[in-house]
Amino acid sequence: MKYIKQILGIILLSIGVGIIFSSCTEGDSGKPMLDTSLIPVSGDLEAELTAPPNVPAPIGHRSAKKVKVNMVILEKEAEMSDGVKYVYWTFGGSVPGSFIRTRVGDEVEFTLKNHPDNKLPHNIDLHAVTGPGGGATSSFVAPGHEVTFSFKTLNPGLYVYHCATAPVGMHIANGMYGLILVEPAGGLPEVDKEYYIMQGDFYTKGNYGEPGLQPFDMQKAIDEDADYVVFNGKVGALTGDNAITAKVGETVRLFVGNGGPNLVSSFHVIGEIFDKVSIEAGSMVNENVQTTLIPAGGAAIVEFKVDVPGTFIIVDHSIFRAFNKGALGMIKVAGDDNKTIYSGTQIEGIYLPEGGAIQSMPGTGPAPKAEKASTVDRQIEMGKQVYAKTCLACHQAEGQGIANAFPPLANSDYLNANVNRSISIVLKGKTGEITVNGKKYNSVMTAQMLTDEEVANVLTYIYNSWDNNKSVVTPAMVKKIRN
Ligand code: HEC
Ligand SMILES: [Cu+2]
Repeated sequence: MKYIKQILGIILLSIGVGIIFSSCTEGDSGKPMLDTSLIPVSGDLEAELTAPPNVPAPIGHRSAKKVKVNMVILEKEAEMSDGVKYVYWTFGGSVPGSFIRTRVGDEVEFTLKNHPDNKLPHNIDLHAVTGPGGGATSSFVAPGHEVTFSFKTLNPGLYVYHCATAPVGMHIANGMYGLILVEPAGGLPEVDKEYYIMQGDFYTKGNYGEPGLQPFDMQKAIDEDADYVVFNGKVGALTGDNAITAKVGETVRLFVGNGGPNLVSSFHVIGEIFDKVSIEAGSMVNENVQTTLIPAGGAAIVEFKVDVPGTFIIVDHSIFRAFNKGALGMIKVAGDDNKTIYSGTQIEGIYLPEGGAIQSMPGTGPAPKAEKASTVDRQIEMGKQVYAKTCLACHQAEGQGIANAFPPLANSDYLNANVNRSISIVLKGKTGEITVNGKKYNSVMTAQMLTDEEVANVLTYIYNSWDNNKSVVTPAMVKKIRN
């Protein structure tokens, strides 16, 4: 009986404690939430501002301070893609704009300067601001002027900021957005690498890849018919030498925003699983996520540990945007293999952004019946069939290719310059930058699983079509290069 009373007491006690804790609102990680407007500030700090993909140093354990942000708006011409120029409107000279890092309770004194060479007035709406227009009503500023306003960061999270000057859509479409991070007291948990990535959609008079200075296209913007969907303001901002990096075993945190103006992002890293995602960059954390949705004007914080070396492709998994509109980035991970986690290449091939794995074209295994063509005409006939089922999907029916993605085989100076090189490309695949008819391509062609006869025939067909130089490729030539 005595024991029963004791047990009953403990049960009642724990129910009581439960009621006390659940009666005050719970914040991040179950800690009771304070009235953050009461957090005192002590001292001043000039905010470190960074251009993507970099972020300022973590706040660590510093107390709340008066944080001065000095941001200059610059309207400037820059490259959207190879040979394609665009006049961007920027916060701090980059798209997305400078990353701002604060902690909860900071008093941010924001000075917005509109450079005298600019043509238009601008302002800023920060989603981290509690107040009318998120600051927009207090920050309207003409070229050659500056304006200062202050706000207290009440809610931890990762927030989008953007210009809100009419026509708002146009200011955003021209690159006027960025991220401001409000860390909780004590800072976010430590990680090894942090990066800043922001998606945006762009609307140009010319279609994707059309060279020259491209003006903004209002009608396409209204129709949400984007020509470019990119990370960090341009095609290739995060690929090749611009890729972000990590080492095997490191933890990576991505601050990912979506400036829009129109499209939501299905953010995904090929070959990685997000260990943690702060959904919509709020306090709810999801685990083991493959793809996270980031609304226009929203953000997410994504964390993962990199376990194996290689190139991991960052995409908007609305996948035509990745391979045809530019929404593609890379994380290059250096270090030793871990064969248990990933066996690596068990067959010879090329790592291909499309799908992120070794691929061979389906249905193109060695032909069971090996008819040998006896004449060049027969070779061309048979080669045409190989072309239709193997190469056409990328290089197109008339060998014309697709601008910025697949080089032409029609009247190709690259093809005609070197027959053995063409054989090698078909047998072994090709990656790295090449120039075909004056245009640069930097993509990946997979190794094709074809017999010597098929390679000979398809290349003979190509060389004898579309104004090429009529070379004839024999199976013996192919065999020599295969070995
Ligand atoms: C999955 C898409 C794809 C398929 C299928 C494909 N290619 Fe390619 N091909 C490419 C890409 C991409 C490049 C450029 C590679 C680079 O940037 O380094 C290329 C380059 C080439 C080149 C050299 C550049 C030029 O234009 O002359 C030749 C030749 C070529 N491919 C022939 C073929 C043949 C023949 C086939 C079919 C047997 C084929 N390709 C199938 C994507 C493909
Ligand atoms: Cu603006």
